[in-house]
Amino acid sequence: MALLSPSRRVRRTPFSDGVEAQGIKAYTVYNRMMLPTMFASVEEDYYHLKQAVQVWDVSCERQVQVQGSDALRLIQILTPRDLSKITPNRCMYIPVTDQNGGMLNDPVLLQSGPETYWISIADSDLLMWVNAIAACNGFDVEVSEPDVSPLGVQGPKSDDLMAQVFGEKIRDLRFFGCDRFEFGGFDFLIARSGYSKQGGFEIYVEGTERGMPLWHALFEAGQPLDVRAGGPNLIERVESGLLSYGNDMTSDNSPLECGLGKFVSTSQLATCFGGRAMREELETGSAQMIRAIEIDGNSVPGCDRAWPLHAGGEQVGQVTSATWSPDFKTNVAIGMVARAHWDADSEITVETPTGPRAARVCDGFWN
Ligand code: THG
Repeated sequence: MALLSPSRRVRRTPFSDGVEAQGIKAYTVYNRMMLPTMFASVEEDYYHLKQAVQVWDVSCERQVQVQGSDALRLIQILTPRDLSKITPNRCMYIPVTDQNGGMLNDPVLLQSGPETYWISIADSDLLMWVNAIAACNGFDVEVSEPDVSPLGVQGPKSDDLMAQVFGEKIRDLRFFGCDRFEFGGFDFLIARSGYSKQGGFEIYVEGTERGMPLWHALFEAGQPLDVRAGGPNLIERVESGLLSYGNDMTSDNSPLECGLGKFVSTSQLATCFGGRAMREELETGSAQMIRAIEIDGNSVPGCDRAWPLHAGGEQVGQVTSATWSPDFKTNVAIGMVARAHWDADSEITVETPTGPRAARVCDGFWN
């Protein structure tokens, strides 16, 4: 792989100086911003994430802020998930759908203040969609991208690290709960959430100038815990079945196909974007669904294009993320599989760039 040409168009983050000092080896680009993906090696980072604690620069999870008296009413038409129970102390994972029921994004929604919501987006231009809908329908809201950058603290020792910097009370936060906790004279919004299944938190850093002081405090307090810089880890993510927008699903896929049916509320389908298509799919059943897939043989190459799945001489789906898992000693993968073949133990063939491999559908993800 060649290097990434530096330019203003690929945005740095409030933590980029810290990331560079920690010896960053590879980035990806996400929401036109740099996202660190590898420090030591993907495997070393994976083992460390599963046994210690890491600080992740996930600034690229940009916030689409919707503020005003119509804010919640606007956001509710963007998603089939029922938002009536949102509070300032609870965040929600929400599929965002277009007029055909296709996935536009799969963000986390938070209430950051009175009549103020943050849509913490995956990698697609949701700001334009939300702003246009607000403008065309005369909603009383302001839509913006504030100077807010999430900093992840992930791994089994994340409670111990966070308690040292923000106080013992942070241990009481429940999964997807959020609250404000003080550091350096400012109350940071913090949620127990993050893009790994090793446990952890996300600190929504308001103001670039607050970034590096917090970064340094976390690394200083975390020294005895072997804290390191990290980032979303491909191996851990696939083992955990965490979906990646643009990889595992696009606007060609519905939330039901993505396995997000529990976030599709029939009470919203009359009024949200794509509700009619989702209702029809609920009635007829989905044609395909996201599945955990095990691929035989030695370590697969990097999955930078869809790999067709075949059975009985027909294409029955595609693999969209795949990697060797050191802990499970097999190749783990995420893919879409047609209904006739999506049951556990269904035997299929995956066409990788280095040739066909035997594969099978699993009854669940690994973590
Ligand atoms: N945190 C925040 N913003 C984000 C992400 C994040 N924006 C981009 C991207 N990640 C959005 N995608 C996801 C995907 C999965 C989850 C969160 C965001 C997730 N899923 C849990 C699971 O699948 O087990 C829990 C879902 C639930 O039950 O509510 O956490 O990571 N701020």
